[in-house]
Amino acid sequence: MAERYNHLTIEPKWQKKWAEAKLYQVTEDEAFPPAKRFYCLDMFPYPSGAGLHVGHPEGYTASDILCRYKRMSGFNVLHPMGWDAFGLPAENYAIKTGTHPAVATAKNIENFRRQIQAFGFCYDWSREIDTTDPEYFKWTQWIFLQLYRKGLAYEANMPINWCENCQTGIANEEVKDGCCERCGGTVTKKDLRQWMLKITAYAERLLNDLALLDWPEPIKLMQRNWIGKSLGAEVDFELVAGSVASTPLSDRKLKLKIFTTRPDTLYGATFMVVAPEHPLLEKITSPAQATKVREYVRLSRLKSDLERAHLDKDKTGVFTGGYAVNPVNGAKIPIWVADYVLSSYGTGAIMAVPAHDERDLAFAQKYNIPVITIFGEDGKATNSGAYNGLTSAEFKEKITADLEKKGWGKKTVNYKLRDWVFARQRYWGEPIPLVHCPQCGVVAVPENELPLKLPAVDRYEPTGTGESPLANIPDWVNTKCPHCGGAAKRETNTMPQWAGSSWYYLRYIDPRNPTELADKNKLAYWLPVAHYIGGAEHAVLHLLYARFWHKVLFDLGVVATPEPFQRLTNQGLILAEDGQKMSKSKGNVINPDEVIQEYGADAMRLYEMFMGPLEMAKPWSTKGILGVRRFLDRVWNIFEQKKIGEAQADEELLKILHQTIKKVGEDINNLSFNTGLAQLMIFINAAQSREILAKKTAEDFLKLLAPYAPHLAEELWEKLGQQTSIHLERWPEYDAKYLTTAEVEIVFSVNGKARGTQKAAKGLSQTELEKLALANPAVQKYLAGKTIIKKIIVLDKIVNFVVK
Ligand code: ANZ
Ligand code: ZN
Repeated sequence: MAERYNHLTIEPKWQKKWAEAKLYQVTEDEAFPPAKRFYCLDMFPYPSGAGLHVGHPEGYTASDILCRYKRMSGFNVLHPMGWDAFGLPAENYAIKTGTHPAVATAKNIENFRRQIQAFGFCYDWSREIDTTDPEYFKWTQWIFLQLYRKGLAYEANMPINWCENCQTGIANEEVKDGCCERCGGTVTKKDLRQWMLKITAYAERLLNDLALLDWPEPIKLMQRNWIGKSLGAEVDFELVAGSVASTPLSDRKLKLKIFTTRPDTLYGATFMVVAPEHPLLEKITSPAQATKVREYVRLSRLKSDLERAHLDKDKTGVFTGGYAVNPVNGAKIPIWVADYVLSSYGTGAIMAVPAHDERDLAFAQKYNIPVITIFGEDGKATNSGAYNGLTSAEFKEKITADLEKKGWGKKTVNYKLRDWVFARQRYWGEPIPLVHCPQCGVVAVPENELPLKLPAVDRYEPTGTGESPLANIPDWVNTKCPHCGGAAKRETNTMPQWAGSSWYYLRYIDPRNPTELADKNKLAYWLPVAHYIGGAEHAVLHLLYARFWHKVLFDLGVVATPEPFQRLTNQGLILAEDGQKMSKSKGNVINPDEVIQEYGADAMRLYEMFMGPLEMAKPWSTKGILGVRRFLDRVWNIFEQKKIGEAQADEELLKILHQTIKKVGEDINNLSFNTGLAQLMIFINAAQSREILAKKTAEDFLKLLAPYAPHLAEELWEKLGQQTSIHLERWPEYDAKYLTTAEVEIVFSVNGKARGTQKAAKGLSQTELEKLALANPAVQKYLAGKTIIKKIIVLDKIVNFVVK
């Protein structure tokens, strides 16, 4: 009896051989024309202490199969892996245990590398990168300095999102439902000195260039909404004399500027609202209302933007005692302060039109404010003076032009996108390479002094005052000004984890370059990334930040493509057997190490592809993995037990083989890995009934199996007497002559009498045959006015209708 496929010895054996032979190392070989270069990128993992999740190898297996297939199809393939290793967990662990974050990180990386390598993925490990390696973050710091020089990094004192739990400021993109995206902690506002990146300067390009990308529509939509472009108008409302508290209006004509997307509803404005942070609020507020307004402002400072803006939330507000004049009709309108108006959007003030805005209506109803309707059911304006009868679009255009003519307002574009809060008050991140000099102000650390490394410290606790732990290390903080040589202090904020991941795909291209981020020719050779595979959770974080940095580098002439990632695929979540999300606390986490130990890496790879379409969420099933393992055993046994040699031409099997060549290749190209695998199973079922397999047929099948199950295919390939790796082979070509399906003649009859015939492909289903019959004119003639009471269908032969 032949031995079983012993994954415990065979898989490590080949992994070692492939590594020794440097099988997957790649160079910029000019023999491959641009169309035959394929840069396939996986979202690199954060090497957490918990180890690899079964969700990681889902995307990695998909990209691995694709890369192997592409290589066999004559492409030069770049497929790298690395570590996104800065971040809070290692730092929190350091706080608890006193272990340096670098030590814990190195240990976690080692474990992740071991786990990933156990899958036999075809990564070029010579290109491995680690964002915490000073030789890597030297270039992260270098990019920051370029942003700084271009005026795209600026210092600002501003209220930012502060996570109480992480004790650090975070970006807007990291606030999810009012909580910290990372830890779920409460997010409040805190005034802090910040480093900001001017991503808003790229809003229009980030929006427009989405059209260039082959990305899932939902991700594009999320980015579009996040950038949030609104066309509208700014309109100035004069404040009413006497209602302004401290300034006699005759001295200064104060105006309240609002932003609206509906200038066509100007006649319907029955109140105005300013945000609690609005700079004119104090001036607008009357003495009688001052106490109430002040208390309201204090309370709203405690809420997050999301709480404030949420549609379903009860709208609150306070009348300021002030009034403004509607420029179009002179109406005197009360001004309220309410926190559903955000200070950070538009002008921080609105005209409220309860008839046409839901939030304004809720507010008006609560506080008994009148409602004036502008558009009724016919869609034509009323109550709007000379504009009556216009449609909304006509009205908008006309009134905007009129406002501009009179100097009362102007056409405006607004974006929801805010600048990127780039500073973190934590230790384990890239130091921001700037120095504060009392004489010269902010001075960049000279590029030849990069990397600016992190100092050794004893304690990693955040200070909680909004300063990073680095502020407590005088040796590091106190430095000389690079400009005047005088005493100066280093910037103590560090960069967010998103920094290192915003450009890592560039470093893979030239990972050990000591003098440049990457060689220009190499960048030109590989960019853009042809296919990026990873989770969907980064839609507006990493994927937006990376596009922004890439565009800055494009403007600097570092990269030659406007976009980094041409095609994007999001893998679906792998759920636990019970359909829930896997989590430690629920005790339903599957450990990839154990699966590989028990069933083998090839079985695990196959299983994750067989679970269902790549992009769908799907539950784990132990039964399912047993099924694919049995398939691998069947393949093994066929090769062990059958005679493989010079067989007589087996036309039927050849036909299935060539169909398999075509289908598996096409399915891999379309990322339809589950259906490709199903086709391999069809072939094996057919092969099992044969005594003898032709050697060529057996070899071709192994080549088709190789991307999916690289270890087993390589082992069987060797057993067939081959000297070189199957992974260097070419994808077999299918012969079209085996793909044509045979034709048969179908007889159509009515009440047992033949009424017509037709040629059709062999193997059509009952429904297909019935359709053919019903479409036949001769049959139709005999069916006219009758009712079909019975159908008798013999596959490949007869369709008979019994009619009355
Ligand atoms: C009058 C109006 C009438 C409005 C109407 C809407 C409908 P988007 O599309 O999101 O840009 N708005 C302006 N600034 C605001 C702020 N800082 N906080 C909260 N709301 C603000 O929305 C623009 C609309 O949101 C603006 O147009 C304004 O209300 C409100 F039938 O003006 B509108
Ligand atoms: Zn100086």
